[in-house]
Parts: sequence; structure tokens; C-alpha cells
Amino acid sequence: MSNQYDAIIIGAGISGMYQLHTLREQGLSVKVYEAGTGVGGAWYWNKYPGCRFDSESYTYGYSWSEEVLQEWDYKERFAAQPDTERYLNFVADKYDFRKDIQFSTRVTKATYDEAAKQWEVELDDGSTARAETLVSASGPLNAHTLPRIPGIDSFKGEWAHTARYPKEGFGGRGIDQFKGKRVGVIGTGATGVQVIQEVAKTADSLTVFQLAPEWCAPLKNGPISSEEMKNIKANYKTIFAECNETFGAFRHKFDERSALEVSDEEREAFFEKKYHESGFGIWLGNFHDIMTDRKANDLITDFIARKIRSRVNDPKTAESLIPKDHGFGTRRVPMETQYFECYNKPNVKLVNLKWTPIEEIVPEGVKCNDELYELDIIIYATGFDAVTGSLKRIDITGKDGAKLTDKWANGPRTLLGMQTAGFPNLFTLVGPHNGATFCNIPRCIEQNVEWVADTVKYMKKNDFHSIEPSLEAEDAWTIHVDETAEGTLFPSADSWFMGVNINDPSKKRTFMLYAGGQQNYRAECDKVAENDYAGFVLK
Ligand code: NA7
Repeated sequence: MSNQYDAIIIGAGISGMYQLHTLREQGLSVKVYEAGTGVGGAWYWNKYPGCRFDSESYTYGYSWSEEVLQEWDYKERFAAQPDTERYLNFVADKYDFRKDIQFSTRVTKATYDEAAKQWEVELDDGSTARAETLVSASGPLNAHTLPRIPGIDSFKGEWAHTARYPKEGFGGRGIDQFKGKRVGVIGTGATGVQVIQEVAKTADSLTVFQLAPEWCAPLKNGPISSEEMKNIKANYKTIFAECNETFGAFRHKFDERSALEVSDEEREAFFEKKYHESGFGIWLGNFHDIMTDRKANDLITDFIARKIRSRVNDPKTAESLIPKDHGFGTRRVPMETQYFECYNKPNVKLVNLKWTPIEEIVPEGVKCNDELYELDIIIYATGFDAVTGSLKRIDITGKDGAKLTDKWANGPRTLLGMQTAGFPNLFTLVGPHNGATFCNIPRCIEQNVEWVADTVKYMKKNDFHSIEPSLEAEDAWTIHVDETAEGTLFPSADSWFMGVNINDPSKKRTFMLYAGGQQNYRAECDKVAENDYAGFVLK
């Protein structure tokens, strides 16, 4: 059979490309199937204006290639999407990844053949392929969701979800795409915030439809000088080693002091300093207990609320922009650049959907219960079926005809977020309950990929052809994951961290990530491997 490989990888993003590299290095035959026409995953699909990192650029790239580290220059502290897509293409070219990637091909079905100990995947062109090892590298934020609002298709203007945004902008108009246009943006998460800031610059009018505000904080982007870049290149080893030691694999490290033990003046000065630093420092470099202690969290929450009030001229609009139902950092913190100041511009209007919900999309625009907003363009920044969505969209059948969607109907169950019992040889990179889900993602992707590569090597060396978690070990990990969440304030907020998606009410509210710290997760994975894959059943 010609479509027979040692390993099949689903997705050619950051994780899929590196997994291809590591398995190919072992002399295995590997095939990657990718739905897009190019490499990059999230950085291929999310072409909306304003899309950029919230991670420091130089901490985001691959660390495994000294050549790439030395050859690639970051121009901005937080690189924009086109740069990152270029970077990933540069790596793909350098390592000749494309020869093993089949583009414009979606895996629709994956079935485990227990007798042959092989996965058979079905592709959207009707063909099939088989391999002993199946690696899902399909990304935690890939299955985008449109709102459940009637009439989306009836709109006679231009529209797109941010994750399927037209490459050259609407109508191929590039930077002029919003000139003279009435634009509506629905959704104000990390993506909505980035897109709103850009559209506000040139649109004739921008109407923002906000269901729930977020606790946004300044990104403080800026150029990286050639001198700085030289310095970064000389210090990559230290930089990555530092990242590997912290909770989220950023250079930001929680302050060892409690927010409650310092004086009011000291605390205010510290918050102020963090607010003006670049990146996630205000969140992940703050007092250690802002994410675990309600009282400590109230203090930073109050600080950020005061900042929003000071930046928005109209007090009623400011109140609409201040979250009332969750504390700072309990949902993903969007990083912004003059976001709140957008609402001081005469061409920008905020519609609070809590007061005036959308009834339907009509040919002319968005109809709320009090008013019809006539629009030329609608941008849906309404997020994703996070973490499990891209796996759910593949019809995955394991041993004894068991469906993955049935197994995870009440929430994911995994061991290390890498595998789930009953689905041997299926590895889920950045899967649910995996340390890579709350992480400066490429740092943890590398850990995930290397762990899988080492596991495959171990199996080959010991002549094993099947690996899956024991049910006991899987139960213990699932309990442990929930305990990591209970130690934080994450469960106090509805968010995609908690599996909440108002556009998919069937999704169970349950913790989807791993909140024990990536450095501890890394240690757990190492321990399991060192103990001959304790908790896994090898045959
Ligand atoms: P998010 O963070 O899931 O945000 C989606 C936004 O869209 C959020 O404000 C939602 O409000 C809003 N939304 C969702 N459905 C609707 C409907 N039906 N009507 C109005 N508004 C809606 O996705 P992002 O793309 O911003 O970010 C995802 C991650 O990508 C981000 O965390 C980064 O890590 C990268 P809600 O919050 O549900 O009240």
C-alpha cells in the first residue's frame, strides 16, 4: 500500500513541523496532512489586521536550531502575523519540510485497527493512509466558532471570522480595506481587541458589539534594534533556560511577595511599574497570589479598573468596558495598544450587548433589540471551540469502536494531556490537560514534541507497537489537573479555559488546561519517561 507510513501528523503548524523534524531524524517515514495551503497553523490562518504576539518575539521561536536562531532577526518586541508566517516558511524551507507535507488536505476520520496496531486516516479527497503512530498537531485554538445568531448568511456586505480572514484584506484592498466603510466587530477577546485597534484607525465608522469586556493591559510593543538583536542572539541559551524555569515559560516570573503583605504605597507603585512594562508582566510577573487569593486579586482588579476609567473619556462607556463578573487574570488577558483610547474617537461606538442584545443579522447589518446598525463589513472575532475543537471535528474511533467524542463528552480524560486510554499510539500535542495549554506555547510545544519523539524511539528500541495510558493513571492525572485548577481563581470565571463557549452549549464546563505550572508539568513528563513510562501500558 503506497500510503503507508511510520507516522502521520495532523497539521503543519509549529508543533507539526517540529514533530516531522524529530521523527524524520530517527529515519522514520512521516507524512503531514495540512488543511491550509501553507505552513504555520494559527499563524497561517489568523491573517486579520493587528494580529501579533503577546509573547516576546525572541522567546517564541524554535530553540532547536542554532542556525535559525542566528539567522533570523526579530524587528519588533511582539512580532506581527506576517513576520511570523514568514519565519515559519523560512524554517520550512531551510529544513525542506514541504516534501513531506500534503497541503489542502483535511483529515476527516481516524480509526484504530487493533489487529494491525495501525491507525487508518481518511482524507477529504476520499483517499486513506495508515501509520502505527498518529500525532495530532491540530492546535488548541483552531476550530473557529461563529456566533449562533440567525441570518449571518443573509448579510449583503463583506464578512469574515478573524481565523479565516482574507489574505489581502476585504476585496483585496489591503490597508485601504476599511476606508469609507462602516465596520462592525463582534467579540472583544484577545483577537477582537487587536482587530478593533486597527480598524478604528481608518474606518469611516466602527461599531463594536461587546458581550463581555476583558481586563486588557498595555502591550508596549516597540522595535528591536540591531544591537539588541545581537545581544539576544548571544544569550539565547540563558533566555530559554530562564523561560523553562517559570510558570508559563515566559521571562516574566511571579514576585515572591504577597499583594497583601506590602504597604498600600508599595503595592500601588509595583502595579504601576508592571502596568508600564511590556508584555504579560502585569499578569505573570505580578505578586504571586493575584491568581490564587481572592483578596489579592481584588486589589489588582481595582487597579486595572481605575486605569480603564482614567483612559476612557465617557464614564458610561468606561463602565461598559470594565468587567464586573470576574477578576483580573482569571480569563486570558488581552494585550492592547491604545485600545481604550479608541472609544474616545468620534468614529467608534461601543454597543453593550448585555443591555441591547443582537436579535439577528439582516442584509443591511446587525439588528439589536433597540436599533439596526447598518454596516458594509462585519468581522466576527468570536473565538474558538478551544482545546478539543479540532480533535472533535475529526471522527476518531479507538479500540472496540469507541468514539473520542463520546469518551470526552463530560470533559477530557488524559494522561499528561498526551494520550487517552483506548486510543493507543495517538498523541495529542498541546492537548487538553497538557502543560502546553497554559504556556508561551512554542516553549512547551518543543517539550511535547521531544517527549513524543523519545517515546517513539523507546518503543522502537524495545519492540513495542502499542502505548496507551492505564485507566488508573488516567483517572489520577484527571484528578490532579482539577486540583491544579482548584488552587487558582480560574474556575471563578466562565472562559475557554473552563470549556465555556456560548456558541456551543453542549460543551461541558470543566477545566481544559493544566494549571500546575509548565515547569512542574515538564518534570512530571520526565519522571514518567525515566520510569519506563509508568502509568502507560506498552505492548
Ligand atoms: P475568545 O477569547 O474566545 O473571545 C471571543 C469573543 O467573542 C469574546 O468576547 C466572546 O464573548 C465573544 N463572543 C462569542 N460569541 C459571541 C456571540 N454569539 N455574540 C457576541 N459576542 C460573542 O477568542 P479570541 O479569538 O479573542 O482569542 C482566543 C485566543 O487566541 C486568545 O486567548 C489567545 O490566546 C489567542 P464572551 O467572552 O463569550 O462573553
